[in-house]
Amino acid sequence: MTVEHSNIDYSERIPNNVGLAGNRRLQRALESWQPNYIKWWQDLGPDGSTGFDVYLRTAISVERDGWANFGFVKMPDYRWGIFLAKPDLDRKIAFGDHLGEPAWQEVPGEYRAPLRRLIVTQGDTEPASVEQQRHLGVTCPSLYDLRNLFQINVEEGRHLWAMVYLLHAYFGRDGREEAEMLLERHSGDADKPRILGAFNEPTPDWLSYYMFTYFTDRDGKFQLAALAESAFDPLARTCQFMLTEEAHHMFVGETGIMRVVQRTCEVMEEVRSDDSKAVREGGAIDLETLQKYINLHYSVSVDLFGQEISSNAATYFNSGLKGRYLESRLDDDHRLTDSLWPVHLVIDGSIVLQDRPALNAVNERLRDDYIKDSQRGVDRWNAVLDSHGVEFRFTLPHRFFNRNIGTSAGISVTPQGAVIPEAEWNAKRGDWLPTGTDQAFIGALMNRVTEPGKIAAWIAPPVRGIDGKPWDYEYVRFN
Ligand code: BYC
Repeated sequence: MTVEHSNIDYSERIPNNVGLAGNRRLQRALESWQPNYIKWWQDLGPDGSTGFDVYLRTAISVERDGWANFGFVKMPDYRWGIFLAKPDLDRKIAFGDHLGEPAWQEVPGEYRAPLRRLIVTQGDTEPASVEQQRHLGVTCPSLYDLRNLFQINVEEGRHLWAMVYLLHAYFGRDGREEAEMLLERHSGDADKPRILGAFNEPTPDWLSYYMFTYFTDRDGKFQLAALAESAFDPLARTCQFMLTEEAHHMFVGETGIMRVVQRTCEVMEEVRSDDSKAVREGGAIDLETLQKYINLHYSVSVDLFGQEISSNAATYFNSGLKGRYLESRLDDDHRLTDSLWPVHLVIDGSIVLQDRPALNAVNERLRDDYIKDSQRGVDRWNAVLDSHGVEFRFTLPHRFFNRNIGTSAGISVTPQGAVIPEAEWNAKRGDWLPTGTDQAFIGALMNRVTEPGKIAAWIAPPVRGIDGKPWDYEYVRFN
């Protein structure tokens, strides 16, 4: 298949910059998937939002300024399509056994199954997140937030399109079957759940949503960056463009939490107390509860990097399917022949840091990059506390706290990193993770605010609005 690059053609039923009109078979296959997608969006996309006019951005090209197009759109009419970053015709494979060979434009037969699996796992998360967030519109704290939710939802929908395109274009009949399955598994479904743990957890309220977009979308950033290094060029180019969208999702999370912290500090000043009960009575979310939500969402997201020592990851790396974060900027042999990487492990009930072959530790290395990156937002939230003279500081829990995947799965580790007896951990669980009471408290704060210029009492307004508009602009019109 030849892949051309041009600006996005919106006169087509499926907007694209991959020359779809020149490949009738593929075009027909995708056009027959499209109604199923729309049906899925109507059934499991944002609840009751069909008639709303939403101020959304739509990509008009994959250039840096390609995002400049904002306008009111009814979401089911959003022009979901297929956009790949510009090809680099001389691109060479940057790591693994095929280092230095030309990047692949087709899937090598021997790597078909693992590559398909990676694409399916990535694709599965996208509709999952839309499903997880589908009821949030009903309790939005402001029109600005509602618009951001919908923007993220349509972009996750487009990310699904991106993976479905790859499956249809390069994997024949099994690709088409996998594309169908992406609409058949559902988040939290007892019989057909989504593939990865975090994508079956509920996102019942806006605090969870900001935490999800900060911590779980950040897994997306690192996984997409690793896949953007892939020797399979169409996957690499798709992920490069997806990464530009991912940045906005993490921005929504980071600034969302920052605004919650800001409001909490204001209420602490109003009620002249830092006592949790007084803060809650003042209508804000107390810092201890925020820390519990950080603990939960961080630990669930840290699980998404897989096993610390992973032969799957080593195979993906050797084969050139999935690289490391910013692979080409790393200063080593890009084959990891003899190199070591320090890995946290649980051995005989104790946490140790041991050098292991770097090849088997590729998942853990990506997790290390993620942890470093996650800390940055925490520092910014702490700066808000500092600016209000509040002594409390948010922290990321230990990487082994509350884990279900990897060497510490089933081991009772405190947020500070001490291994303790299970009974003690269970007794303290409510100090570290949201309790039913905490969740009910947060749930009770969630009341819908949709008047321009108004905002829920538990969160501060944003510093600025979207696309140069004021924050109190009417970003969603209900008609
Ligand atoms: N839950 O050797 P391991 C995003 C399984 S987020 C359940 O470590 P591997 C987004 C694993 O599948 C980015 N199962 O495996 C964010 C394996 O199963 P098998 C999503 C898990 O393959 C917000 C076994 O345990 N993209 O885009 O190296 C909103 C052994 O593990 C989990 C990707 O993940 C888990 N958490 O690592 C919207 C990229 N972890 O072989 C979107 C594609 C591991 O025993 N995926 N397992 O049956 C991958 O690269 C890899 O599949 C993983 C797992 C890194 C996830």
